[in-house]
Parts: sequence; structure tokens; C-alpha cells
Amino acid sequence: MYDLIIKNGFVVSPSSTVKCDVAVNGRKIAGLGHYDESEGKRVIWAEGKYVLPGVIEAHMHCQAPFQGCLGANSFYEQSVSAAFGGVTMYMDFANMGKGDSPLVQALARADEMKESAIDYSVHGKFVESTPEAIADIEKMADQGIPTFKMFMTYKKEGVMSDDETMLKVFEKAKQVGGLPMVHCESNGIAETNIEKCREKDDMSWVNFAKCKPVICEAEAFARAVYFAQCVGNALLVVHTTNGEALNTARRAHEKGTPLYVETGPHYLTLFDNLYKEENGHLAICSPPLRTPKEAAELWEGLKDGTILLTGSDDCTFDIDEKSMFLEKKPDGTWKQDFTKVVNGISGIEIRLPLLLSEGVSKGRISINKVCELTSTNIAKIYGCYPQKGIIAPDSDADLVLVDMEKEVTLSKDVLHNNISYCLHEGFKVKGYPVMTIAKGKILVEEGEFKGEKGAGEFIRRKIDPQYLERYGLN
Ligand code: DUC
Ligand code: ZN
Ligand code: ZN
Repeated sequence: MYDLIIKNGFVVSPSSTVKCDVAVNGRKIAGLGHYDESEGKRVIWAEGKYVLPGVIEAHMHCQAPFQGCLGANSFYEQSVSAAFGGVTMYMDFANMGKGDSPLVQALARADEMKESAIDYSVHGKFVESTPEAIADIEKMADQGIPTFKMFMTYKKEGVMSDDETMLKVFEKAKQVGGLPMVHCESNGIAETNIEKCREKDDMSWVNFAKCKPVICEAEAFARAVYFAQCVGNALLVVHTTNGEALNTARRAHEKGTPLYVETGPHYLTLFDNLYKEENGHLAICSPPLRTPKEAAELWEGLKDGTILLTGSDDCTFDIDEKSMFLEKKPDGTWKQDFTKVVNGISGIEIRLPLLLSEGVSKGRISINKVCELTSTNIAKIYGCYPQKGIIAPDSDADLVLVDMEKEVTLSKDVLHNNISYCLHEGFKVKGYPVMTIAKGKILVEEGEFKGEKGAGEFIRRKIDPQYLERYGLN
């Protein structure tokens, strides 16, 4: 007898879509095949639905003090919103300031995440390269935390890593089988441009994007890649937005550099025209939203394998936090100053729907590719495969049932992210998660959350060395 049988769905992996049943015992997948309904204590009929491995979000910032703000959600609330988007595991970053121990901060973060309804993990973060900080890298890897984030910008916020820190972290990460993750934007280019705007007294939302153009990202991207080649280590670049950077990646891949590139659904579906709106500050995120041209370049990168990962970079701030340092003019409109707006937009709940709709329903990519981009590849490169990221015997029974015919108009009212606006308001999607199952238990069913606060567990991770030695996740 099995605890659960999911019957007659199309079971999706990166390489196949097979109509079969999935049997679950306790928290694990017991088998795939054909089972009689009498063999299951509970049977879920999944005719016509696709069954994918639960989405893994490896890029979000929840309860993360930044630019004077904290975010709208507690970790429990974030996990509920995530579950509605098919997410069954997520990872956040240690909060770091100069003088902090990366290890202590990472463990503190894991502790904060205990209230999550879904499994979780943490990335270390580096803002300096003192001998003590570098020594923490091995200790973190030993404790199942083999990924280390650095920012190439945000100097004023005190979280930028200089070149030396990057090189030292790269070197040590290589020694312990770890992987640096880098936010690539040139602080120098951005700050110089911002100074010019200040001189002209034009700090409009539109100028935010102009201060951080493609070249600002592409220069830092190339520098990070050269550093990785210099040290001979692997590198993961988060939230890449444009073809200029992708061309650098292609050249690196030709040389065999294990460079893993992530993009986010907002860069595929939202554009810089939002900065022309009165409430354009709600769309301020870094790197900035770009144009449809860059989005088309990203779709190419997804198709040709230059981009193997997606992440939402979720930073859910409500209007009050996005606006808290702004003033209004006598006519009631904003006195625009983009330097007074916290960077970040919400997205954890809509990453899968947007990829299903804009990707699969529009014929750009297959559902198998979506499986890779939202789950399998994430589990592999972040080191929790095959416990996560695949529907196979002995893997965790983390599953998301998808109805490719379901049409939803995105709006603040249909999402569960605790904020009073939605940048995708009115955006129609076709293809939506209709049930989320984590470790064999139903988390979301028929629009209702059925999970439990604190049910999430810390997942220790270890990266397969072959992914760090050469490019590719096969
Ligand atoms: N980008 C954002 O938009 N917010 C937080 C951090 C980041 O890199
Ligand atoms: Zn970033
Ligand atoms: Zn981020």
C-alpha cells in the first residue's frame, strides 16, 4: 500500500514526458509506473495535467535589511506564497556587514528560516576577505553550505566585494568544492552616471535604468569571468539581462569555463517602459528592467543553453517601503529620486507560471526545458540533486501539478505575496500550477494552503565536482 498515488499525469523530466503514475511513500517517491488505485491510501487523478519536480528558488531576499527596508513577508509568509507558485524548496542569503562572520551569519539565517513551510537552504555572503572570513568558507562547505554570494556593486550600502575579495573567495571556494555566485554590475560605471544625473538634478525613474545600462552589467560580467578564468574555478552569475553578457558567456563556454548563468522571469516579461510611469519606482530593481530586444536575447540564451538557470530574485516590498524615503511635490506627484528607492521586485510565486506561459504556451521552449530551468538544473548546480529536482525513486516527493490549459490574469488579488500591487497586473498567462506537494504532503490544493508552519527542513548541499570542473549539468 502506498500513501499516495498520482495517477495518469504526464510526468516530466529534462529528457522526457511520460504518461504514468507516481507512487509516494512517506516523504519519498516510491516508484513510477502503473499502479492500481486500490494500492493508494489516497489517489490524485492527474489526467491531462503535467507533473513536474517541485520548483526550487535559489535566489530571493526575504527579511533582508537593505537600503533601509526589510521586506513585506516573514519567512513563513514567503513560503506560503512560494508554494502557490509550485515552489517546494528555497534558498536565501546570509545578511552580512563588515566584521561579521560569514559562517555565523549563514547559520543565523538558517535559524530564521526554520518557520518555513517548505525546505530551505542558505548561501554564504562575502563583503570582505579578512583571513577569518576566508577561513569560514571551508567550515560552511562542511556544514552543507557550498555557495558564496558577492556583489560587484552597492559600495555605498557596504556590501560590495572588491576585486581582491572576489579573487580570494574564488580561490578558496575552488579548494573546497564550492561555487561563488556574483551580482555583476560595475559600481564605478553606475556611480559615475548617478553623479552626472545629480549634477543635472534629474533623478527620475527613467534615469535609474540609464545609469545602469547593459554595458554596466556586461563590463562587470566580463571581469567576473576573467577572474574565474584567472583562478580556474567555476562561477555562477545571477540575474543576467542581456545578450552582450551572454556573448561573453558563450566565449567562456567555448573555452570550457564552468560558468553558469541565471536569468529572471521579470527580465523576460517586463520592460523599462514601466519607469515612465508615475509609480515607476515600484519597478526599480538591479539590474534594471531592459527592452524587448534584451528579452529576445535572453530567450535565445535559454534555447541554446547559454542560460541554464532561472531565479526570481524575489524582494517583496510593499508600496510603503518602496516609497518610504520619497517626498511628494505640491501637485501630489512623486519628487522622483531613484537613489531613495529600495531595489527589488516580487516574483517567487510567478516564476513557474511565467515560464509555462511565455515559454511553453508560446512555443519558445518545451516543458522539459522548464523542468530544467526551475528545478533539475537548480538542484544540480546548488548541490541537492537527486534528493531534489527530479521525479525518481528515492527522491523527495516534491511535486507540482500543472494545468497547461488554465488561464489566469495575474493581479495582486490572485497572488499571495502580501503586497498591494502587482507589476504584472492584467498580464494573462496560460499554464498554471494547480497542486503543490512537498515531501509527500499536499501543500496547495484547489487554491487553498494546506501546509504547516515549520514543516520545512534545512537541506545540506554538496555540489558534484564534475559540474565545477567543466561546463554543463548532464
Ligand atoms: N537586486 C535587487 O533588485 N534587489 C536586491 C538585491 C539585488 O541585487
Ligand atoms: Zn542581485
Ligand atoms: Zn538578488
